[in-house]
Amino acid sequence: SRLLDPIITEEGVGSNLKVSPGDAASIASNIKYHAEFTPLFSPENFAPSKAFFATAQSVRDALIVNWNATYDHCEKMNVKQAYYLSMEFLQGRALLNAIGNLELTGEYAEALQKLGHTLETIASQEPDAALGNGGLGRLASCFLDSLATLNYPASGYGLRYKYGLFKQLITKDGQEEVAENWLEIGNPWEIVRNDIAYPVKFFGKVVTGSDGNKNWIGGEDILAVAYDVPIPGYKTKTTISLRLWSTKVPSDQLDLCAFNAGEHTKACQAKAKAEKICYILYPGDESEEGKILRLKQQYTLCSASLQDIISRFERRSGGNVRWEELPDKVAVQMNDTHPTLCIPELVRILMDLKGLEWESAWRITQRTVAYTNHTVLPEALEKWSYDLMQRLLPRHVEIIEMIDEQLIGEIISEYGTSSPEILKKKLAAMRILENLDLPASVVELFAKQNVSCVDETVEEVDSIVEVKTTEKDEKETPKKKKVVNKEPVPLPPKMVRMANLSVVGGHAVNGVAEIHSEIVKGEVFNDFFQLWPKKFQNKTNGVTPRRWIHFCNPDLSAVITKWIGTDDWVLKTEKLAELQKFADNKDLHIEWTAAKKFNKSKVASFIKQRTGYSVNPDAMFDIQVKRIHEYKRQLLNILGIVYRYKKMKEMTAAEREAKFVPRVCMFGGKAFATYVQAKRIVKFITDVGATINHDPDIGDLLKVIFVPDYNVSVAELLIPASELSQHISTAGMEASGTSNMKFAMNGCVLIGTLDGANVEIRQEVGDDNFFLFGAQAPEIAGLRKERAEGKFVPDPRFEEVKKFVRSGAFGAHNYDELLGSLEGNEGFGRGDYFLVGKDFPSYIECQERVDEAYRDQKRWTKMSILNTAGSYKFSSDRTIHEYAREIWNINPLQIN
Ligand code: NBG
Repeated sequence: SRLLDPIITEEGVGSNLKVSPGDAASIASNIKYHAEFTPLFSPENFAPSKAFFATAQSVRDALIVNWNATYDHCEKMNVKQAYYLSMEFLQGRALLNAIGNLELTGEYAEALQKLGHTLETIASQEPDAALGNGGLGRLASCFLDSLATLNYPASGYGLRYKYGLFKQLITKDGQEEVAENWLEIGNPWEIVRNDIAYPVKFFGKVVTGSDGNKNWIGGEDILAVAYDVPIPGYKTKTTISLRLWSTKVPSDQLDLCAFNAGEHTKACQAKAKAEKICYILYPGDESEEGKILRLKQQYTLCSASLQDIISRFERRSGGNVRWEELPDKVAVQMNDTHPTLCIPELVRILMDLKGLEWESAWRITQRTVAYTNHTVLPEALEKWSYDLMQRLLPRHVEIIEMIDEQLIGEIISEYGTSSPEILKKKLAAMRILENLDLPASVVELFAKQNVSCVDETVEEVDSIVEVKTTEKDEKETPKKKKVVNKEPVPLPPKMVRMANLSVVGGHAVNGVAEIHSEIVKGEVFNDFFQLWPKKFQNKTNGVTPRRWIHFCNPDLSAVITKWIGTDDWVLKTEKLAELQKFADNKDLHIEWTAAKKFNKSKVASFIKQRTGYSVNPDAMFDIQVKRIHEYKRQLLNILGIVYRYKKMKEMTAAEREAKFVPRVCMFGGKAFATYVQAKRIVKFITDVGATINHDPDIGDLLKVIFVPDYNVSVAELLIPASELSQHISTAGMEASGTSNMKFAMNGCVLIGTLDGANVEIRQEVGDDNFFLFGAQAPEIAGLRKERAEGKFVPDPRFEEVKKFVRSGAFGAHNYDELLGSLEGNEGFGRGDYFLVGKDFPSYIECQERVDEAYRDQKRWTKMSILNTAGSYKFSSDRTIHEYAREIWNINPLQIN
C-alpha cells in the first residue's frame, strides 16, 4: 500500500485546493487556482485553451482521490485483476465524460459561466486522443468505461503515441493526411510515473550459461516509462488506469564528445532511435525498416506490460511467490493479434528470469492469456517474417519453436493414427511456423509411413534467370530472359503466424458478434476448433451508453428518462425496452422528433462551418461513417446516390418532388494513407457532391456531404442527428461493427446487410424496423465463383449508373480504375470481389422502401423509438460482464 497518507483529502486543504467540490463556487475557485499555477500559459489572459487546462486539472484533482482509493483497495484485497492489452485506444475527449461520470456537469457549467466561459466552448478546446484507427480501438475505450463503471479490478495497457491518427484534409484531389500533434500543448489528464520504467531489449543474441540458463544479451536497450490516465466509472468511486508506455534511452545522456566534434546528429542518435518507437500510430510497414518499427512497438507493449504485471504480482505476494497462482491473480486479454508477443514474453520471463521449467511456464501462460479475434480478412491476420523476428527477438523465436513443437506433438497425438494425408494437412494449416522444416521426429514418422515431407504444391516451374548475351548488353541493365531449365522455385518465405500462436497460447478465443464467431469456428480457425472446441466463445461487442447516448445526446436522454421515469437506464439499459409500450404515443412522438430536430440543426451548422455547404435540417439525414474500405462498400452507397440523381434529372420538378424524399447524404471516414482504391472512393464522393450540391434542379432534394476528419468527437455530433445509417458491408466481412449499435441507441434506423452485429440488432429491434438487403454470408463464395467464371449478368441499372459516371457527369476525371474494380478481370478489372454489382439492385430497391417509410413520419418515429428500445443488448456493460464471468473470472470491487 502507499506509504504516505493522501495529502489532499476529500475535505480538501484550504478552499483553493478543495478537490471534491460539490458546488459551482468552489469549483470556480479551484479552476482559478489551476489557471494561476499552471506553468503552461502566460498570466495575463484566461483564453479558452487555458481555461480548458485549468478545468481539466481541477477535474483530475477530484479523480485522483478516487483513483488512489481504487488502487489502495486492489492492493489491499489482492484480488484477481484483468489487463486489457491493446495497441489502440480511441479515447476521444475526456472532459465531458469525466464530469458526467462524476455527476458534476451542471456544477462545472455554472462555474465556467462565472468565469466568463461556456462549458461547450471549453470542452471543444480539447484535442481528441486518437490513439487508434477505428472500431478496434474505440471498443477498447468503451470497455475501459464499462470496467470502471461496473467496479471491476482491471486496467488497460497501450502505447503513448506522440502523433495519433492523422488529421484528414479534403481537397479537390481527395484525402490529404497531416500529422496530428495531440500532445502539442500537453495532456492535462496523464501523469508520468517516473519511478515506473522497464528495460526492453531488441536484437542481440542468446547464450546458454554454465547452469543451462538462457541469457539474452547485447543488442539495443531502451526504457519504457509509464504514463497513467485515470478512467472514472459512472456514478461510482471506482477509477481505473489506462497505462500508456512511452520509450526513451536508459540514461538520457548526450554523447558530448561527438556533439563537440560537430557530429550533432550522431550525438543524438540513440535517443532518437528509442523515442521514435512511440512516434506514430501504425507506421507504414511496406519497408523492412517499417516492419521492424511496428514489431518493436508490439514488443514494447507486451514486454513493459508483462514486467509491470509480474512485479505487481510479486509485490502483492509479499515474499511468498507461488507462480502457479499467477492465473488466479492475473487475466491478460489480447486485443487482436497485435499483442501476441505476450505469449513468448511471459514464457521467457517465467523461464529465464524466474527459473521455471518449460512445462510449468507454458501451463501458467496458457491459463493467463486469452485472445479476441476482430477480423476475418486474411490480409489482416498478422504474419511476421521468421528471419526478421529472429534478428529482433532471438530468444522469443526459440520459445515459439518450442511452442510449435509442442503443438505438433498434440496434432500427432490427435491425428497420428488417421491417414498421413490428413495429418500433413493439419500440420500445414495449424503450425505456428509456416514453411519451416518439420522436426526430425515427424520426418521419421512420415518416412515410416512413406509420406513425402515436401509440399507437393511446390512444383517445378520454369525459372527466370538473368542472361548476358552480347558485349553491348553487358553495359546495360541485364535483361531478364525466360529459360526452360526446370529448377525448383525458391522455397516460400518462412513466417510466424501470430493468429495461430494466439489460439494455441490462449485459454479462450472469441469472436465479436455471433455470426463472426461462427465464421471463426467454421472457417478461419476451423482446424483448431475441431481440436479444442471448448476454447471458442462469442462475445458480441457493445458500446458505452454513457458516452454514446447519455452525454452525446442529452436532449433525447432527457426524453427517455422522463418516459421511463428514471435515469437508471444509463446503467441498466434493459430498461430502454420500456419505451416499447409508448411507441405509438403522440406526446412521446412530439418530444422525440423535437430532440432529433435539435440535433439535426446543430449538425447543419457544423456542416456549414466545415464544408461551406448549407443543408436543410428538415431533410432526412442519411449517414455512413466508418473507415473507408472496399468491403464496407461506400462505393455501393455513392453509386446508389448517383442513380437517384440520374433518375431525378430525368423527371420534371413536380415528379421529382412526388417521388423522392429530400435527403442529406453524409459520409465520413479516413482511408489508410497507402490504400489507393479507398482514396479514389473519397475523391469520387467529393466529386459527386460538388456536382449535385450545385445543381439548381435538385436544390434541397439531395445533398452529398463528405465530412472531413471524422473522429470520435465528430461521431458524437453526427450520430444523435442521424435518421438513417448505413452498414452495408459484403456479408461475412464485417466482424461486428460498433457504430451500428450507437446509431440504433440514438433512435436511428439502419439499412444493412446480414453481417456482423447487424444480425443481432435486427433480431432485437424487429425485422420491421430494419432495412435489410443483399446477398447473405453463405452465398458469397458461390457468387464470387460464378463471377469469376463469367456467369454473372449485371442488372441494367448497374450498367446504367457506371455509364453515367463515365459520361463525365461529375467532371472529366478518369474513373476507369475506380469503376474497373467492379468489373471483370480485364484491364483495370478486379472482378468485383466485394459484390457491389450483385447487391446494387436490391440496395436501390431497399432505398425506395426507405423513402416510402420516411414519408409516413408517424411510422418513421415509431421505428426510431423501437430502435432505441431494442438496443439495450448492445451496452458494453453487458459485454464486459460476459468477459468477466466467462473468460477472466474476476469479480466487482466494493470500495466505500
Ligand atoms: C474491427 C472490425 C469491426 C469490429 C471492431 C471491434 C479490426 C481489425 N477489426 O467490425 O472490423 O466492430 O474490430 O471488434 O479493426
